[in-house]
Amino acid sequence: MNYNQVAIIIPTYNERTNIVSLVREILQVIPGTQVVVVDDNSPDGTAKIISESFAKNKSVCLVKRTKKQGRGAAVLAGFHYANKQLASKIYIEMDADHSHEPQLLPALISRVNATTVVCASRYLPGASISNWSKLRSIFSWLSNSIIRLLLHSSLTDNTNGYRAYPIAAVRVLLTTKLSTKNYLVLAETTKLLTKHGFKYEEVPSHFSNRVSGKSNTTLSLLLRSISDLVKIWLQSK
Ligand SMILES: Nc1nc2c(ncn2[C@@H]2O[C@H](COP(=O)(O)OP(=O)(O)OP(=O)(O)O)[C@@H](O)[C@H]2O)c(=O)[nH]1
Ligand SMILES: [Mg+2]
Repeated sequence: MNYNQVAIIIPTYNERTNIVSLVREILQVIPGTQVVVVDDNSPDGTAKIISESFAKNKSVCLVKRTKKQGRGAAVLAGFHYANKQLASKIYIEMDADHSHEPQLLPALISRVNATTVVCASRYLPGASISNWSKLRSIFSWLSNSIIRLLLHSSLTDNTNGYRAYPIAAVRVLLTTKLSTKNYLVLAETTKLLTKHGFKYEEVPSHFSNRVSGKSNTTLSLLLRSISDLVKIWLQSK
């Protein structure tokens, strides 16, 4: 498979200790792909280390934004860049902290087609999660159950930001004003793209908790997720 038309979008905020090794792994697993790192002016110098480490590598692009504006908004900025500057045909979003295994990329890419979005699931048979606290597992189970119930989602995993989209789906996302910017954006885009006739497929994945760097999930973000959920639910009625 030729990976030239695949763009891997990685949102980063303070991922200096993770991003370089992750990008190298990705380029080994799917050589020829374009990696787009979208950094929100991380105080730890993530952008600088990317520029220095991949200065001569045309497969790695950096989108710099001025301030922290949420993971979902950063991914959209990466989609916009890859669409405009790289004319990519398949768009993948994944985290920078080594929670999403690059080894799954070929499987995600081979399953995407013009009308299908492919999601890595942590809850299908064959999937696994390592090193999560009990509290984290309960919270994830609870958020997934509420999203399935309120938004009638049929996905086993609604909160994992490791997904592959065909260009037609990205065009819909780039021409729609979304009302959420953080974690719930995944639920909002699923609802939107399903309404536009796209199908969702899931593949089992292995997810490991971050070993390095600091989590971006704060209590205020979690509380905002509740109001985001209500917003999406009201929109869908
Ligand atoms: N550009 C950008 N990236 C973000 C922002 N918030 C989170 N991210 C990135 O989004 C991805 C997911 O964030 P994490 O901090 O790992 O969130 P999490 O997986 O819920 O929490 P962990 O337990 O720390 O793994 C990582 O690559 C972050 O660097 C943001 O506001 N802007
Ligand atoms: Mg993480």
